[in-house]
Amino acid sequence: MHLRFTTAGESHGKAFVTIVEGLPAGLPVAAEAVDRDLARRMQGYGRGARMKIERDRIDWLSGVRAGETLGSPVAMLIANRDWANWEDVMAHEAAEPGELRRRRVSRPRPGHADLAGVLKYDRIDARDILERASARETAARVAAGALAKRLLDEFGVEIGSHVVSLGGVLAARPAQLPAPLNDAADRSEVRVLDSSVEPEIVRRIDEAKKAGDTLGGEVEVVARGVVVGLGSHVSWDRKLDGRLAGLLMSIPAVKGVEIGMGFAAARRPGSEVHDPINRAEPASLPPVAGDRRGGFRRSSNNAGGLEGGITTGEPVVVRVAMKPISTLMAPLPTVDLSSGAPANAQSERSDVTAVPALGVIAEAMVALALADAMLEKFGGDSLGEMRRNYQGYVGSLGGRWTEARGATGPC
Ligand code: EPS
Repeated sequence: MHLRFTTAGESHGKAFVTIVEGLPAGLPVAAEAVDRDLARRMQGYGRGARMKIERDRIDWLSGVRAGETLGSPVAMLIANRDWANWEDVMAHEAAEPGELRRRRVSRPRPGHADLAGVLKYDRIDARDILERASARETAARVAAGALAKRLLDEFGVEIGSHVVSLGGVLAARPAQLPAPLNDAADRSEVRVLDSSVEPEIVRRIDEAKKAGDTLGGEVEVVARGVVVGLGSHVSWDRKLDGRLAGLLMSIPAVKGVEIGMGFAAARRPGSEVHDPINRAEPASLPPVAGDRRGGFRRSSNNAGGLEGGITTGEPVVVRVAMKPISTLMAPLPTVDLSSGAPANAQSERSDVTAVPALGVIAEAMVALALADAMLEKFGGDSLGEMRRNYQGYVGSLGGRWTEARGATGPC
């Protein structure tokens, strides 16, 4: 990995910390841009009371000076305002056991990490597991992703997302996606581009809330302006589709990832799946110098911008499916870990749905995968060096093609 990130923190602990390592020196960054994505992650109809308590924003801890990265690890802190209400339960030092016993979670929720976690880590209180398994950790990922987006923006890459289904209601995808995508999606409180389905989605969320239930859904992430040639076909762990899918599958509650046409491609013949290759300009002319697609175009993009684990220069398109949140106010059957007796699962304050937030989190994961692949290909200790490497490669794409044609005659 050329761009590494890690997070630390518990949902009701003092704070989250994100460390991003591998960014080149000289990248202009501002907390405001990171905070904007953190605020977007907190939005969406169907979120719970916690989002009214928090005001997620970052404090720089290291790696940035005078508005630019230094090339050293960038550390950011996101405080949990709710910590003030949990200091006794989440205290770091050993304390009076009474309070801890009173708030112990002994009825694991089906679908959450509670049961598998206590068995694996040999804990008696499922809180020791659920605090870290909580999707609140995704705030720290979004902060890391915002820095990756900042780097990609220097190379003309724009990443956006929209909700394609929520609670079983499908939103139509316009033939031409709006640009910038997020300006349009963020206008909807459920982040759909098809406003006709919005009232029905809101109705289903209200209904699920009344019933003590939760809802899942799917989002699509689109990255435009990605250069041809990121990732590689040569080895499994260098394939960019695999790297993207791994990052996206690691988002809490995500159960499926599709690239381009995805699963639907498996049910169609090749002639209806693969994207025909065209020249961008009249075939008699050499490709435009500096074209990040090397002078080629596709009449469709069913591959989702990836062939053989390598970017094609067409938009990278991924879809992510999220199961319904596992904390139900009308809880499912479980076993009480202290008595062994049948019980109803723990119900804690939570969201009815977090699908609108999933789009923002998935954008961050895609940004981290693409920024990592950019650094792998163009390296550079400084942004200037990376830019020179990028321009050298893009500039040579068309020229190489012309030389090859010159050597062998017109094809
Ligand atoms: C979340 C914070 C959590 C939940 C949700 C996501 O806050 P709390 O547990 O205090 O209500 O709203 O967490 C989960 C979905 C989960 O499974 O733990 C957040 O900041 O995104």
